[in-house]
Amino acid sequence: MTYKVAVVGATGVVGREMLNILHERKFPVSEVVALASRRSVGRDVMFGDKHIKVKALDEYDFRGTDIALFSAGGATSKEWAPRAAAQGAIVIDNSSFWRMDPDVPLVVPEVNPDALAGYTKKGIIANPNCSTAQLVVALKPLHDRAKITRAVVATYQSVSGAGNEGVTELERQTKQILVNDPVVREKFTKQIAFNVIPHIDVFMDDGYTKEEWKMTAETRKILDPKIKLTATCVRVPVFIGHSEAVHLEFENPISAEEAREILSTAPGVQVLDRREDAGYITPLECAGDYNTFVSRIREDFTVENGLAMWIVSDNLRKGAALNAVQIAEALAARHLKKQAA
Ligand code: A2P
Ligand code: 11C
Repeated sequence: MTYKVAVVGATGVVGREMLNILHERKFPVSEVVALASRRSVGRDVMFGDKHIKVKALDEYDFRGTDIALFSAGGATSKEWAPRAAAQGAIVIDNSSFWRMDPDVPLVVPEVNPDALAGYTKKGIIANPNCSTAQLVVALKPLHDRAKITRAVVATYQSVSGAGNEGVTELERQTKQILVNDPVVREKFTKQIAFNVIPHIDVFMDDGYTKEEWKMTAETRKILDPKIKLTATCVRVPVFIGHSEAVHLEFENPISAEEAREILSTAPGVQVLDRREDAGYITPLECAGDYNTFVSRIREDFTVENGLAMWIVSDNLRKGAALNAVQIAEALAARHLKKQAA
């Protein structure tokens, strides 16, 4: 069986990766449609070695489209995901808009594949935030073994998490500084080149940012509502790859050695953990990879059953486009075939 797939936000950093990954993983497409705003109509995007002309989302009729992958921001998903679903497409949405809706499953296929079945309620499946996706992939097998009670996370998030404009801003400011031109700031709240910014998404009443709140709420929805999680989310001048320093407390004892063994066979995880220069991952090395890498696994001696580790993944891939395509693959394997039968 083959599927007609639309990518909404096809000119964006995630949309382009969605097209790349659909092609790389040979998702069985009958047709691929690239959609974006009217500004992009007529532009080309690549699907493998084919050029596809971008069409306007607001002129597109989703009837006959089987799967729509959305990554065009929350406002676009709010308005268009229900319309696409009403016209018969199953929506896999990368924005934050639908994630906490009780009638929308929030899915990471390695972690909670069974939740996928809930898609029939609204016809929408949500993809988590990039920093949550890589976190839960690594936490799930450890939680199954020793039950995580509390997590403390500090993130180091790349500028591509903020889309095309984030990437352009780091490039532009870096050049401006190197040639002594005035630094122009448009996208981020402070200069990002040669700096770090502890502020992603808006501030909330309790002093956390929405990015930090999302990590707590999404981890609970995907993995376990009982986990207590506190995060500090920080933007760093890296183009691709989100990194996380993670401290975990468990109900039951678990050693660093056990954690290393468990993670080394966990789906979607690659352990790189030797005490030498080449023995740990950095974001530069994970860009373009599917895996979530775990390094620096060690016991946290400040609590009874504690572990510390360093988790890095390509935010555009596992954090967004890859997870969305994996959801499409799971849908095709488990649900759509059955409907067709
Ligand atoms: P466009 O390039 O036409 O503005 P990024 O996350 O890299 O910033 O990309 C955002 C993506 O979402 C782009 O493909 C962008 O298209 C698309 N987009 C933004 N607003 C809309 C809209 N109102 N309708 C359709 N696509 C949109
Ligand atoms: C960032 N994680 O790095 C954000 C991008 O909720 O989908 C994705 C925001 C979201 O800026």
